[in-house]
Amino acid sequence: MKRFFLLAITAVLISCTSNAQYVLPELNYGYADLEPYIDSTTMYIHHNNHHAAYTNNLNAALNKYPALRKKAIVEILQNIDELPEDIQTAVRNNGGGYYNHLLFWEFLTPPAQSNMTTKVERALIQNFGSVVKFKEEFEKAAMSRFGSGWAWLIQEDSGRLKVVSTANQDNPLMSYVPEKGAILLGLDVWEHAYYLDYQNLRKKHLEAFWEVVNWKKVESLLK
Ligand code: MN3
Repeated sequence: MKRFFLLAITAVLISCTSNAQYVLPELNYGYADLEPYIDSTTMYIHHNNHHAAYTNNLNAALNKYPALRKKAIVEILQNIDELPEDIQTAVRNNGGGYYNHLLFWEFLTPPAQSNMTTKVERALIQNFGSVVKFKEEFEKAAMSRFGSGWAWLIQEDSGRLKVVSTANQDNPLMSYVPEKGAILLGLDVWEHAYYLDYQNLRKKHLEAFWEVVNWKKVESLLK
């Protein structure tokens, strides 16, 4: 009987550790700290429910293939078409969801700390003509994304900055996405990101976003 318990406990411990490759990240601020631009209930549900579901579903898909659990998420996303066919869609949706939100939380900061840095400002002027023009282009990408998806500021290998948009939980790292580059900034335009605050008014979500962008994070990603 004792031995059975020991075996059972060991089995549970092994299954727990092997299931726990990706974990829901902690936020660097409180759920209410982005108010009045993004309310605490939206942040709580978005992080604790939506992001947690992507994380759990990603782990569940990868658990079928233990060798994949040793790979970094970026490498997995860059090579989704090489994954076993039965988990490609699950990893595209949930691996994308896991990683996009991991970045998204870092792209946000309480409004008092959302000051654009000189380095980012210079890069935006150099690539888009002005900060206003960059924001217009970013908003156009976000507004014209039909249904759910993301707007991104990326840096191509040439160093050039570009605004792109992807559907669902795709991102500019994925082989499916034609316009690739390193991600500098991203905005979630799924309705779950803004419905409680702004209902169907995506434009208001965009206006709010500019008040809570973590430009220091953007600067840290600039090459
Ligand atoms: Mn989301």
